[in-house]
Amino acid sequence: MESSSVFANIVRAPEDPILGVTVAYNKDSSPHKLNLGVGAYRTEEGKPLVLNVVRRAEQMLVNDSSRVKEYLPIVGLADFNKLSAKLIFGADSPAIQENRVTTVQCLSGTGSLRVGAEFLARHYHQLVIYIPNPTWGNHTKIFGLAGLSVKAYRYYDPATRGLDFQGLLEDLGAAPSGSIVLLHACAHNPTGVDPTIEQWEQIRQLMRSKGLLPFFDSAYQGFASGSLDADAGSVRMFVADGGECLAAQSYAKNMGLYGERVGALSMVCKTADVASRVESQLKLVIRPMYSNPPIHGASIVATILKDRDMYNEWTVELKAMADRIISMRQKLFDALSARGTPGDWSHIIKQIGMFTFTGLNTEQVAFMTKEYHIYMTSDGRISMAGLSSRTVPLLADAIHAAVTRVG
Ligand code: KET
Repeated sequence: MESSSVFANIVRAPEDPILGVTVAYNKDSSPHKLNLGVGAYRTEEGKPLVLNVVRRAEQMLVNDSSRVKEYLPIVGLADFNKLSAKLIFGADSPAIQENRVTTVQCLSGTGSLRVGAEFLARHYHQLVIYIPNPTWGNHTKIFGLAGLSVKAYRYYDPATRGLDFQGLLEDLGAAPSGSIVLLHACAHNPTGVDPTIEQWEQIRQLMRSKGLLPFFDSAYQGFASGSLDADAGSVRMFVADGGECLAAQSYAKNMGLYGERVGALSMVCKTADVASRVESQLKLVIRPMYSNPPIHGASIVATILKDRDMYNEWTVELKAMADRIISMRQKLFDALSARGTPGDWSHIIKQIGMFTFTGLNTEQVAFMTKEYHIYMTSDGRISMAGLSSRTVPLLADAIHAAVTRVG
């Protein structure tokens, strides 16, 4: 009898707004179904992609019989951490040379954000974090559950489908001094709208003048422009001024290691001594949470980053993914133009990264899912990485019908 269960009062929780889209997609038996929900790269054939260079690295790891499965240290694989810091801050970063950076391997981007958040909640004097409106849905939960008070700053202007730069400056300008500010390093999710270099510089000046603490979420390095260095420009600008910041890195998208859960949290500090004390406390956050991170994915990343040829091969494969996404933007834009779909769709080609924030409303999204078996998040975000030349016309038909038939 159900009532005899000690859990009988458990209320069913809703599915996750992003990962729940895949759950619904998997239940759909239509042969035409298309999943543009989760940000996961697909090939022109609509298949998940394991990079060649990743396969190569895995083969090398498997063939190396000296490799063992011992626990990693609490902070993870040392090589991986060093190379990850170099990747985001730049090989010639003075902060790295001065040992002012501590990097710990975490469970992909999400785990890195969470460890950083738990550290801040325990040790930082200002427990308020400002996140952009809108932002990746999990941010609110990650920072809230860690015990930080989550506030929003204006970011996106639906009227222009661009950055609300004035609103952003006003809100950060009004934030209590010392507040933490979550910044998307590049390819803002879900909007695809990034500040220009000049705007970043203004944001930096404002934040430094008010002592606001930057926490970068870097989940798409290399995916925005195809260049790893260009996409780290915002982060490097903040590190170059000698100030402090946090950065959460994910290798889910840019190395296609989604399910391997590989990421890193770096904290750039004023001195080497502070950095080493910070690291000692990060270990106290991690040890009771998951003890130490998994070895396989980090070994793949370290193998690739440490070898010049493999690194180069990776950048070529990464650029190919970024280019395919960009070409899908053009194809979708052209397809809507050809159909004479009402409205201005130029934001599809202007936006950056994995997603287009279409401007379609919840009812239009529901209509497209019901009538066309196209799955996307209810905020109208579509993963461009899930599109192919074959599926662009289907999506364009669906958008056209949604816009002309659903208000
Ligand atoms: N930050 C951002 C901005 C982000 O979009 C994601 C993932 C992550 C962090 C975390 O990724 P991880 O796999 O923990 O390294 N976003 C996609 C997947 C998801 O929601 O989990 C998405 O938005 O579809």
